Amino acid sequence: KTCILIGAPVDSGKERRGCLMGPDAYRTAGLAEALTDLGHRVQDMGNLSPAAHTPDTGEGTLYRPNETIAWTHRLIRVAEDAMARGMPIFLGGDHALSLGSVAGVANHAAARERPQFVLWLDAHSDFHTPESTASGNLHGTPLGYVTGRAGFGGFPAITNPIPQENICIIGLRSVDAAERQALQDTAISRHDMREIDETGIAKPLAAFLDRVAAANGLLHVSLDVDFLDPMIAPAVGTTVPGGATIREGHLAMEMICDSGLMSSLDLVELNPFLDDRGKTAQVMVDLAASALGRRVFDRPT
Ligand code: DIR
Ligand code: MN
Ligand code: MN
Ligand code: MN
Repeated sequence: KTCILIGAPVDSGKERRGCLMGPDAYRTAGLAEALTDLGHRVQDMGNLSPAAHTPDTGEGTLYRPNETIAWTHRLIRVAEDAMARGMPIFLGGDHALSLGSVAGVANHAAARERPQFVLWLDAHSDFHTPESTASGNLHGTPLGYVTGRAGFGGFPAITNPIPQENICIIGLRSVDAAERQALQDTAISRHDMREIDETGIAKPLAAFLDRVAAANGLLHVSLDVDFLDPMIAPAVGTTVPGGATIREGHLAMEMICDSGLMSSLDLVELNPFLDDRGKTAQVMVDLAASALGRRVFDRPT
């Protein structure tokens, strides 16, 4: 595969600063080398900046909306272009980057007449709109945006909304009341940590991957650091105890790799300022390597 590394140092999606250092932490942890060792071609586009925009004033209920809108414009274009050339890997940056990455890959899929699917690995459902968010932090809104929910005035119009039934969220353990209410009436498949505890992660993931394959779909994977347990992945501003283990993370990535379906990937919410000797950056790089072919032994077929 041709892996296109896209540094997206988005730091406007929430108040706690530091995600802008994420792309360079992934580079320092050896992402390009790991992918090259697995036989992939790697192109690093360096770090992007947002489109030109009016500086945010600090007024209003949303945190830095103009900057996030400007990032969304830029990332939609870059995602569309990169999809035509290979597999984009978006190096965040906070989860607000996925407003652009997912909207962009969806445009590409629509142009190719392929259905776009999204796997959201996150403690949170990120299904807010700018009207429902209690925190004002737009990193809590990407799934609301890409599914075409109302309330995103000022943002680029969504031309190819992701159908709800094409979305699967795994890892949930922090869902705000307004999100729970809104999710209730959707066809989004959602799997909380209790379900992972009871059935294992393989069951719901395999069912989703089967649906993607049956539809000949393209699969975008959005991996939020807080999907993982804070013991193994402390470098994130919104830690929630009781997350996925190292093995659950790798099993998910290995299954994604075996499926051959992944066409784009976000690595988001890493805040290197909060890390412990780079260990979270390293875990994220190792998980990306598993998603792209690293394994101990081949499985018997
Ligand atoms: C919370 C946190 N639901 C919010 N969201 C996060 O601000 O809307 N998403 N951290 O990953
Ligand atoms: Mn998130
Ligand atoms: Mn999260
Ligand atoms: Mn949230």
